[in-house]
Amino acid sequence: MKVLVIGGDGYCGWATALHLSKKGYEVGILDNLSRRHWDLKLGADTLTPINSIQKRIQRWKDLTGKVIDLFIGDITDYAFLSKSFHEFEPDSVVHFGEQRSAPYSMIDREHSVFTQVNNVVGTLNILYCIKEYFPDCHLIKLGTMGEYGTPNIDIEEGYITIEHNGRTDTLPYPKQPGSFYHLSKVHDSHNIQFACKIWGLRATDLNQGVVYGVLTEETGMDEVLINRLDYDGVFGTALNRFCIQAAIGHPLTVYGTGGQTRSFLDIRDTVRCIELAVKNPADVGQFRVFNQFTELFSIKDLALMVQKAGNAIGLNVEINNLENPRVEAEEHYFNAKNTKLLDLGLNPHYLSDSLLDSLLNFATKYKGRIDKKQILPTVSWRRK
Ligand code: NAD
Ligand code: USQ
Repeated sequence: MKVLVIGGDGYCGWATALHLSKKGYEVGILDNLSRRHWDLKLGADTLTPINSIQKRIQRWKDLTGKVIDLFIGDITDYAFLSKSFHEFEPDSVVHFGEQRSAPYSMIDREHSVFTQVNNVVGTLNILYCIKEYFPDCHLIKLGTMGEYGTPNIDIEEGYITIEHNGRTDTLPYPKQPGSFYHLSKVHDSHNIQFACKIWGLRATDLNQGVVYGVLTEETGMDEVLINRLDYDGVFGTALNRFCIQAAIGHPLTVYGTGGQTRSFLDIRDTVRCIELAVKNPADVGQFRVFNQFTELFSIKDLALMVQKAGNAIGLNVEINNLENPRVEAEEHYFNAKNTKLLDLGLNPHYLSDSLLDSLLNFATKYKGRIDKKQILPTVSWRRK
């Protein structure tokens, strides 16, 4: 089976491409390498020294004998996208190829517009390509748990059955996202659902939680295969950032009270969830939604866990409650369902002392590469 991994040079995409290749799928990576360019423009860099995509793919081939095809270009360029589809002829497309940072999308008008055009147009182009040329191809699209926001009722997987004025219907779960980035994912979901309905496409929307960790079985095989690990205030995410901050003695940057609860998963589970979705495709015309996370944590509890694990290995870890640069509820109800991937056989890696230990040690190993000026948040959601 041929799987095209769009965004395969990124954090989730690189790990997934190698995992699927190892599992015997014929893998192609499509990426315009724009993430490397955005980092350069921000003056930020991954904690880890990542190699060029060509070098990474070559080393994978040297180590395993497995070939990964490479298509460098932009999915908002329809001519490039359809040419790549024709060359590769995918059975499944895993779509990670978007601008994925909430703070980046909130920098200013230009970055909001860029995020929504890049994400919404890219996804629309993929939908048209599948409809025109490969209508049986299964689209596996990375959405986000942040599409739902923080409603005061349980979050279902994609749909909710509502009784209203004596009538009942099952409808898309209400969306209350918290940034122009998260909104772009909502727009994508609507477009994909519509395409499934009118053209009979098959799609799985994976509403993924915040991913943590860096090593997977495959990326850990060789230093040349090392994955990116972001720690800066724009692209770095909560738990990864906290471990890296702890490693250099920077107080952990909890925004506000830290009562914000989010869903999380280990990157080793990201790659297995994608494999499960590829292996078990949606039906013709089906727009399937899975909530892709394994555990819920408040930010304050994560900080406390990192502090405890850091202290245990001799680091002095302080927690700092910063004024929250985002507009978001800091104390709220949050209870989301996540049974569909478990039903397909996901056996989660829960957050453990040993994972925190390994992430802290990993951060310590590369701490010489950290630019402390990149740590504090610089993007505000508020009107100036
Ligand atoms: P990333 O920034 O590391 O990787 C995204 C990749 O997509 C980059 O290599 C980038 O160059 C590529 N890309 C972006 N726009 C493109 C375009 N127009 N054409 C071709 N390539 C393009 O991001 P990530 O952390 O790996 O996230 C991957 C996906 O998973 C995103 O869609 C994100 O929204 C989703 N997701 C990520 C997380 C997380 O915690 N990292 C959590 C939930 C969902
Ligand atoms: N936060 C802190 N301190 C930090 C960083 C974040 O308190 O140093 C807080 C934020 O205010 C927020 C929460 O932690 O309440 C999560 O923030 P984050 O930056 O870790 O994650 P988020 O912006 O939500 O985005 C990340 C990915 C995005 C993905 C999303 C999944 O960048 O691509 O869609 O996680 S979810 O959060 O489920 O929507």
